[in-house]
Amino acid sequence: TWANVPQGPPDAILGITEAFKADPNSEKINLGVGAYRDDKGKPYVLPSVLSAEKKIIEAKLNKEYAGITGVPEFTKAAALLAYGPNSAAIKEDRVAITQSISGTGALRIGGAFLERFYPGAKTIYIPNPSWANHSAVFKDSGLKVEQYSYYDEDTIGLDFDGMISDIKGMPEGSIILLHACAHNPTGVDPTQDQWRAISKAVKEGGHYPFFDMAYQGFASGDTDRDAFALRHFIEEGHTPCLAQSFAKNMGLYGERVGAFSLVTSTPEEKKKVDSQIKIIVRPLYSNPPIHGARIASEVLNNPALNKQWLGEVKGMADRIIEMRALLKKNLEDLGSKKQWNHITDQIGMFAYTGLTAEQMEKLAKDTSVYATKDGRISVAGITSGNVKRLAESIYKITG
Ligand code: PLP
Ligand code: TYF
Repeated sequence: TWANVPQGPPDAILGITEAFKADPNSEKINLGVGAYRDDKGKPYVLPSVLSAEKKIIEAKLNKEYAGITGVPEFTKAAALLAYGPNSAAIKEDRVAITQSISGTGALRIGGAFLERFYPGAKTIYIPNPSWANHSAVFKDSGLKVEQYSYYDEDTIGLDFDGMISDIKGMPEGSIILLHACAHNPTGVDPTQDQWRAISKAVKEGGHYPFFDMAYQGFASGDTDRDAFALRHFIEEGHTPCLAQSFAKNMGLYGERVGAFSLVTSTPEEKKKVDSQIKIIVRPLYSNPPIHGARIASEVLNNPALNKQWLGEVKGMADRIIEMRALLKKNLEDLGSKKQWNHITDQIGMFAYTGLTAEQMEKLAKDTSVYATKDGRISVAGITSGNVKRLAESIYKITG
């Protein structure tokens, strides 16, 4: 029956782990998947998350279904984290929100909602490059996917002029996907002034902003600072939608905790949007899992745990920033003639090294350093123990 099913390719990012596992070299380094590691290279369960989980287990709560839109204490706190305690949209009851299967599920609900109800052309513009899954998520939601300029190969930085000019060139009323902070895969974010100009261009084009915020707190270590773009757009009169993930900033990867929200103009609009989100979710998975959302809710709503968590997020962000500096220093100490400023200019989980696909292949074959072939490395996989060997490996290949 299934003889005609074609063999599909492995996921470009998750496939790296397979190659890494198969390598017998005891010094091998995995910089593929974006998942935080501590300085010993081990996965990190946040102490605030462990405490919250302990409380929840001790409370012996029942395992009844959540409502279609999830655990209300969680979504309420998630919206406050993203939009801020002073958000007029929240105070005026204009934000529709639902729990989601992490960030991916939020993007998918958003895609489905826009496909059904967005009044303009159903084309979403994503940055070039973007997270490898964006295009597939939106295509499977029924949207048409196009790209806008984002990355400048020559500067290994932002192609700001290209981005603005592409936004101006989009058909009026296009949907534009924006990485709220810590752009994946490049680690290149607009400055606050550039965000102001982007907001203006999006507004002038009558475009609709869709924010993907998978790394709030992970970029600068400050959850408010990382929400600047989203909050600025709203202050400027945009009514964006938002995909939130708690995979990275709470280390809840496999618990699949996230939220999709949409800012509306009136409480009446919000009610109608809420009703349609439920109609989208119901036949997809009926209602979301409760355990991770209860943990995130406890971490966000318990003042002592919240304070502790913010410190732990900053700790992760700071370790990543430190590893960037160490990698650059090690490369310079080796006598590399190349410029490595971009390693420390970039922010968040990933660095875009500027290495070519051939160089990345050589890096894996010759030195057992594994990362995606676009030259992206997960800085979270660098430790004070492996950074020297990593720098030597990169130096060997790039000079
Ligand atoms: N969006 C971006 C930009 C990402 O990097 C990721 C991956 O972590 C996601 C969304 C969604 O991840 P998850 O579904 O694990 O929350
Ligand atoms: O970009 C990354 O590495 C993370 C993790 O299909 C990830 O966002 C990678 C691939 C994927 C899902 C998550």
